[in-house]
Amino acid sequence: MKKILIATIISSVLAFSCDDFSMENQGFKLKNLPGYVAFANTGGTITPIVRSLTENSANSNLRIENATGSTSNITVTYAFSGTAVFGTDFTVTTPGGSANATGGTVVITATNKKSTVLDYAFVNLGIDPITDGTPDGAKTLVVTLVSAVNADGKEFVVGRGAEGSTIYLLSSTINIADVN
Ligand SMILES: [Ca+2]
Ligand SMILES: [Ca+2]
Repeated sequence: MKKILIATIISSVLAFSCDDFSMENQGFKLKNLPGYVAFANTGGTITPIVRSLTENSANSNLRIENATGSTSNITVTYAFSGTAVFGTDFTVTTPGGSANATGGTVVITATNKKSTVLDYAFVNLGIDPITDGTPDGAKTLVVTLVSAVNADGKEFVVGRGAEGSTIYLLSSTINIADVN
């Protein structure tokens, strides 16, 4: 077992130090990662983002990230759905962003401003539940990413996932429990 392990390590080192080594030669089919914007996957595995808050909870940040690099700042458009009403059940606290009853926009500030390097940039979309002082029942807010485009006109895919398959990290759900 040890010999096999050592042989594997040596052959791996040789393979990586060899000049004409390429992933394609090893049978891997590589595809360029498309530029994307998605909710940050904080749990280590791709799982739907669901938060449970109450009306009197503090502001809760939903991180929206771009890990593929951008030559300029990215404007992200998102939509609200669910039973929670903007201005009545929650408000948005992101500086520089704008929001209304149907959704809003936030800006991800590009850091390296190069498309050739993988880069990591994000913005926190702050959702602040409102204590209305009346019994109005639990509400649900779903925030869904709609589009993302940078100042140079490059469009980014929203969410993670291949065409025709499940798209992950496209939306986040916030359950807001009532405070009477
Ligand atoms: Ca409410
Ligand atoms: Ca209430």
